[in-house]
Amino acid sequence: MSTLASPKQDSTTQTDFLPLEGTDFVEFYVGNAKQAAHYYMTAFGFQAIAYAGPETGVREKVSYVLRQNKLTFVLTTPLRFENEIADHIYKHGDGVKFLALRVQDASDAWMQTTKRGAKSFQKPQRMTDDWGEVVTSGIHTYGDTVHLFIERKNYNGPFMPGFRKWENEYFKPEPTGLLYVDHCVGNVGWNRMNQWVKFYEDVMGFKNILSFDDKDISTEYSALMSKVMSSGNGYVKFPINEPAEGKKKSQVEEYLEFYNGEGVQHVALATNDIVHTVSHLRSRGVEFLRVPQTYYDNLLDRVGKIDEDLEPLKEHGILVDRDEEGYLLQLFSKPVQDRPTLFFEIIQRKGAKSFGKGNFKALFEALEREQEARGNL
Ligand code: TYF
Ligand code: FE
Repeated sequence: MSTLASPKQDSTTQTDFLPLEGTDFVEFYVGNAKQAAHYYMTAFGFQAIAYAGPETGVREKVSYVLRQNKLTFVLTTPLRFENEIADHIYKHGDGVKFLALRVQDASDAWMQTTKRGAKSFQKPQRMTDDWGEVVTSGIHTYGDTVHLFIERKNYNGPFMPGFRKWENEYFKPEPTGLLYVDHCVGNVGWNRMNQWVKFYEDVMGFKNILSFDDKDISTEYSALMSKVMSSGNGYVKFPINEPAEGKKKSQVEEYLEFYNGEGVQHVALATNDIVHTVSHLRSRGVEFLRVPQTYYDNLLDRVGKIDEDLEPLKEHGILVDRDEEGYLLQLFSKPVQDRPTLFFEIIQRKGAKSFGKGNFKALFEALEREQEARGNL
């Protein structure tokens, strides 16, 4: 059963010890950042923003910063062999290394979380250049994934000290309407979900706002469990999945095997017009999962009246679900690298605050067809 946690009424107003203003950026460690940057620009409609590498005094790595509305992606690749980034890619393939969170005070964020048991990744570090000052700090989370805290003191440079402006006047792909990070999902190992739920509660002051057990999420074959963690103000949401016992290998197990450990499974990107966004992405080569056409036979009976025409939703395989507060439209990409690890979700919320539970069965069956084609079911 899925349960919507009832907000605990506290007589005293509890102040949030880790006020987060949202996702500052997502940084990927990849084997070839130059080509990955081109993919996110061409296929997803990001713009070139900033660059760091040997030309800017960085010896060991190259990073490209891309932006679309409030979404910032950083693609980083190592330049040499004996290098922590190279080790990360050797172990995991391409994937998310940093989920960077915007704060007012990165020193305090580090203090508050490390004193509650977080393992430090980086002590608060102040960086300045002609454009101002940025303070960063970081803590470890599941697997080799890291949360950075980013404090921007009226910084008005392209990205951060150490980066220079980067653009190509001949190459400015049209945006696709992607707006911001809606949520980021982590896959963790067998029976590790509650440990990470406790980490987000105790160390980061998050609340468990939704839970799905294996009965919600089991298809004929495989199963998983999931709990959604939310920051106090709801700006940052991290669902955590763990595999559950099923007839065949869970999609989470397939991930854990190919990522060689715990890590980010999907990043959900918000749009205000999912049909527009998805048709752009599709025509630029992004591949999406498809549910059977029968999904649409009784869709409107299930979700009630919606603003969108049914035909374009059907054409693109866009999924719809309703909760007490409204509805949402969502669609899931295939993995964006050869390993069946990271993928993206495109989501348009029309009041709904949930995650599409009504779609889980159809979605997971579509996922399992892909898993089976890979010989991993
Ligand atoms: O973020 C969520 O919870 C939804 C549902 O492998 C979901 O997007 C959960 C697990 C999964 C794919 C989607
Ligand atoms: Fe999601």
